[in-house]
Amino acid sequence: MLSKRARLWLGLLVTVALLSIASSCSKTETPDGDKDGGKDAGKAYTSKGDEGTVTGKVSYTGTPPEAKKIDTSADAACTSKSPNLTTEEWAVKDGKVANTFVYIKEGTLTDGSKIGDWTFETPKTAATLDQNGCHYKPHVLGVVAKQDITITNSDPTTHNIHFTPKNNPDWNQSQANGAGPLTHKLNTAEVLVPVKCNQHPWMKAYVGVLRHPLFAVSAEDGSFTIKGVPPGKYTVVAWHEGGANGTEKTTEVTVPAKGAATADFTFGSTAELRGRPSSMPVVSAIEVPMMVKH
Ligand SMILES: [Cu+2]
Repeated sequence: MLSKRARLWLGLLVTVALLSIASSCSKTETPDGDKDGGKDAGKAYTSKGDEGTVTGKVSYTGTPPEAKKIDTSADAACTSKSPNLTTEEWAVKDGKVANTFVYIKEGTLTDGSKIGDWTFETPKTAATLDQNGCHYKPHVLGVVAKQDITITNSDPTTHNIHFTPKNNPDWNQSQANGAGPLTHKLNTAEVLVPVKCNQHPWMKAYVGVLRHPLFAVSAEDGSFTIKGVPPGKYTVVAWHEGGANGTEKTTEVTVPAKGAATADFTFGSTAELRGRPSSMPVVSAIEVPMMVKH
C-alpha cells in the first residue's frame, strides 16, 4: 500500500502530466484553429484587382439516397407550416448536388506567398441563418471567422438553436416565436460546424468557418463560384455532409490573373465507382474521409 504522502505525490504527478498533454494538444491549434499558423498578425490581403474565380459543378453518380419524409407530429406548428418536410442530407436534382461547401484549403499565390499567410478582412455584413418551416435556411452556410451570424425565427413555434463545434465553444439559445434575432459568431476556423435544434431533432444545418472568404455553397443545379481568388495554384475541397463526419473531395486548380479556373466534383456511391472497369477514366476528385482535427 502506498502511504498517504506517496499517493498525494502520485496524484500531483498525474495532474501535471495531464496538464502538459492538454497544453501540448492545444498548441497544435492556433487561435484560429488553423494549422497554417492562425496568423492574425499576418499580412493583410488587399485586392490587387487581378483576382479570378473558381467555378464548377458538383455531381452525383448513381442513384442518390432518397429524401425521407420527416415526422413532425411532435410539434403541430411545424406540421401545419411544413406538412411535407423531408430530409436534406442529399439534395440531388438531375444528378447535381446542392448544399456542398466548396472552399480553398491551401495554395500558393503567383508571388510565392501562401494563402494561409494572409489575413482577410472579416465581412461587416452578417450572414443569416433562418429557422423557417421548422428547417434551416440555408442548410449549409459559409462564414469568415468572427463574422456575425444573424439567427432569425420565422416560425410560430419556439426553436432552440445549438451549435456543436469541435474548435469553438458550444452555444445554444432558445428563441421563442416572435422573438428578435440572435447574433452569434465563431472565432475559430472549422469545417464544418453542425447546428441542431434542441426542440426539433430533425433540424440540421452546417456552418463552414474559414479565415478567408474564398468559399461557396453549391446551388440547386450543383453550380458554385468562388470569387476574389488571388492568382495562384490551390487545393480546392468540396465538403458534403454525407458520411459520419462528412465527405471531402479534393482537386487542384490554377487561377490565372483575372481569369477563371474550373473545379468539378463528383460524389456517389463507392460501390458504383468500384464497379467501373479499370480502363475507364477515374473521377478527378478523390474521396478522402473527413479528418478530425488533432
Ligand atoms: Cu426547432
